[in-house]
Order: sequence, then structure tokens, then C-alpha cells
Amino acid sequence: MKARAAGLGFDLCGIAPAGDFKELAFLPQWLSRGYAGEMQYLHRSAERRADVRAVMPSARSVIALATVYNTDRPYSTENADPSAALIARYAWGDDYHEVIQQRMDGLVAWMRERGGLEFEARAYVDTGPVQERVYAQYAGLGWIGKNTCVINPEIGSWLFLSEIICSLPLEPDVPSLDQCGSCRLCLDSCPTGAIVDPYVVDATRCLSYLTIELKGPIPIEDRESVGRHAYGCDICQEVCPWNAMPAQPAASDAPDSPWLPRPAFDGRSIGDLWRTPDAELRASLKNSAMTRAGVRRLRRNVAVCAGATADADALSALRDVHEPSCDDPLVAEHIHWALELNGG
Ligand code: B12
Ligand code: SF4
Ligand code: SF4
Repeated sequence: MKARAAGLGFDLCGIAPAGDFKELAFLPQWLSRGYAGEMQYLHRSAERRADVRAVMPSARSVIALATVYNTDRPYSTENADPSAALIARYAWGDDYHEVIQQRMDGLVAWMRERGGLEFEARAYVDTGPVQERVYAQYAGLGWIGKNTCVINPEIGSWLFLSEIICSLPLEPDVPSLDQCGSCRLCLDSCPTGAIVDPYVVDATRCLSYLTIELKGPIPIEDRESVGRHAYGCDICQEVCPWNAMPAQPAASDAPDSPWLPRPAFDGRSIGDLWRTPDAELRASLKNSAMTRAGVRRLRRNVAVCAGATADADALSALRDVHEPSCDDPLVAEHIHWALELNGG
């Protein structure tokens, strides 16, 4: 099965038992501290997230999978250009939900064909009520670092996690051990102090939440800290020694890699991104990981970047270029804020 997973494009595959792991118990505490913000779905599904057997009562094993999405583009921390529009690398290419779901469906189909056994299976990639990092750690894929990301000692943390909950009692792998040691680079580098303690991220302070998860306005008091971050943030992974380029981590730069950046998002400045017509943005977002944000939320973010960086080119683009999405009240309010902040 592991060889088949590799053949289908998975970089790591391991087995965790469907058990009651101590890390699963952190979620209620995290929720009660308000760290989930507006992500109400996490509250609603908290009981199922406590144990995969609440999702599929026949579960005996979790086949944990990881897929490298890194490419050889420089890290945002290496990009000194104050006009650059930063987009988190997980979002550059095709929609990972679709690509990885297909690969998992292929693996389950192969298991059914090959094994000749009856079994139940459910496959999720960031789509189910499962605490994916915990199962990845217990399946030996990597440890949960102080930045809360799963880190594999050989290939780093630029990984999409996914899993197949399965009723077969498969032989478990050895869990991964924490190798963060005394390092705290991620905590000290987070621009908003969102890693409030080792292993604990307050999502409401994380730029990934503010620019991706929030559907309405970005709170005024958080806007300046958004800086050049037009969509998501990679800093706590970029500074991690286990992701040090160029020796590590693995990258998937084959010409047909689904994770290579689409031209509309590849090395663009804030001003250029703003000048991109709605129709072109819409076409570039289609079937990408950013599809859910849509043009409206992307423009909201780019307006905040223009205001927060006070970049002259971006501000002049904001004044001069008016696409239909700019009439949306959400976008209009953020444009107004950016221009007011910088002298109108
Ligand atoms: C909600 C969510 C977010 C939220 C909250 C993130 C967070 N750290 O909680 C926001 C929007 C901020 C976010 C951001 C990002 N996310 Co996200 N997110 C999720 C989601 C849907 C749920 C995570 C969750 O349950 N959080 C609740 C907390 C309690 O759980 P946790 O973060 O896993 O924390 C564990 C440990 O830290 C530990 N723990 C918690 N408290 C304590 C306390 C102590 C004392 C100790 C010792 C341990 C400990 O136990 C927890 C597990 O129970 C998962 C998918 C999934 N279904 O699991 C993806 C997921 C975690 N995200 C992912 C990614 C890629 C990102 C981003 C990199 C995207 C980006 N570039 O912008 C950033 C990374 C930010 C970061 N440092 O976490 C990947 C992570 C891959 C990996 N290598 O780990 C996942 C697994 C999606 C996927 N299928 O690939 N995300
Ligand atoms: S993704 Fe960025 S804002 Fe969020 S915890 Fe990591 S460094 Fe902080
Ligand atoms: S930067 Fe250091 S502390 Fe943070 S996750 Fe990486 S190794 Fe662990």
C-alpha cells in the first residue's frame, strides 16, 4: 500500500491506530480560549474531532498521507522588495483538495481490488472533522512543531496532510518524536505574535486567518500588521531550520507539478495585482486553492496591503484602477481605509 501511495504521488504514508491520543484533548481548551475566532465549524464539530471513531465507528486505523507542495521559488523572508504581494505557497497552484482527493480515491480503489477484503473507508484532505496533524504525528510522518506544523526530519513541513480512516486493523508505524529542542525561531519571528506559546497558535492573530478565513472586514487594528501579505503567511515555516533551503526541503518542480504558481500570482507586486482585471483574477482563481476567497476577498486583502505598506505604486493603482468588484461595499471600505491612512 505504501509503495502504491508513492506511485500515486504521495511523499509520505504511515499508519496510526484509531486511538485516543493525548494531543486530541487540546482542542476544547483551545476553543474555549476563543482562538478559533469566527471558525464556528470547529466548535460545531469538536466532539467528532476528538476521535475518528466518532466520525466512523468501525475505524481501526488511519492511513496518514503527506504531499510536498514546495517549489524552488524564494521564501518571502528572502524577498526584500517592499512592493511584493506575498501569497502563501500552499495556495499558488491547483486546488489541493481536488488533486489529493483523486489520489486517495485511487489508493482506496486499489486496496479494494488488491486485498479482496470488505472494509469501510473515508478519505479526507482538510475536508473532514479530523485533527489531521495528530494522526500524522502518530503515523510517523513528522512531529507537531512549536509552530504547530507537522515537520518531517527529511523533507520539512511544506506538506499537505490527508488521511484515509479505515476499518482494517493495519500495522501501526512508530510515532514521530519532537525535534524542536530549545529552538524558538518561529515564536520570535511571527509578525503578529500569534504563536502565543510553544505549540499554540491563536488563530485570531494569525495572518492566515485574517486574510483567508475572515469573510467580512479585517479588523482595523489588525490591518497594518498585514503588511505585504495578500493571502496567507509562511513566515513561521520559512524560519524553521528544518525547512532551510537549498539543502532542504524537497520540492516538486516538475513542469507538470500542480503546485507551481499560476502566472497571475507569481512574483507580482501589490500594484500589479490590483491592476489585474476582475475577469483575469477570476480565471486564475478557478480550480486553485484560493478559489474560495474569490475576487472580492482577494481585492479586500490587496487594498489592505496597499494601505499597510504605503507603497506609492500600489496606492496609485488603488486610486486609478476601478474594476466592478471595487464597488462591493466590503472592497470599497478597505480602499477607503488604505487611501485615508495615506493622505487620501
Ligand atoms: C483551523 C486551521 C487553521 C487555522 C488555525 C491554525 C492552528 N494552528 O490551529 C489557521 C487559519 C490560522 C490556519 C493556518 C494555517 N494552516 Co491550517 N488548518 C486548520 C485545520 C482546518 C484545523 C486545525 C486545528 O484543528 N486547529 C486547532 C488546534 C488545537 O490544533 P493544531 O493546530 O493541530 O494543534 C495541535 C498541536 O499544536 C497540539 N497542541 C495544541 N495545544 C497545545 C498545548 C500544548 C501545551 C502542547 C504541548 C501541544 C498543544 O495539539 C493540537 C492538536 O490537538 C487543519 C486541517 C485539519 N482538519 O486538521 C488545517 C491545517 C493544519 N492547516 C495547514 C496549513 C498548510 C496552514 C498554513 C501553513 C496556511 C498558510 N500558509 O497560510 C497556516 C499555518 C499557520 C500555523 N502556524 O498553524 C495544514 C498543515 C500542514 C502541516 N504541515 O502541518 C493543515 C493540516 C491542512 C492540510 N490538510 O494540509 N489553519
Ligand atoms: S502563519 Fe504567519 S502570522 Fe500565522 S502563526 Fe505563522 S508566522 Fe504567525
Ligand atoms: S522554528 Fe524551531 S521551534 Fe519552530 S517549529 Fe521549527 S524547529 Fe520547532
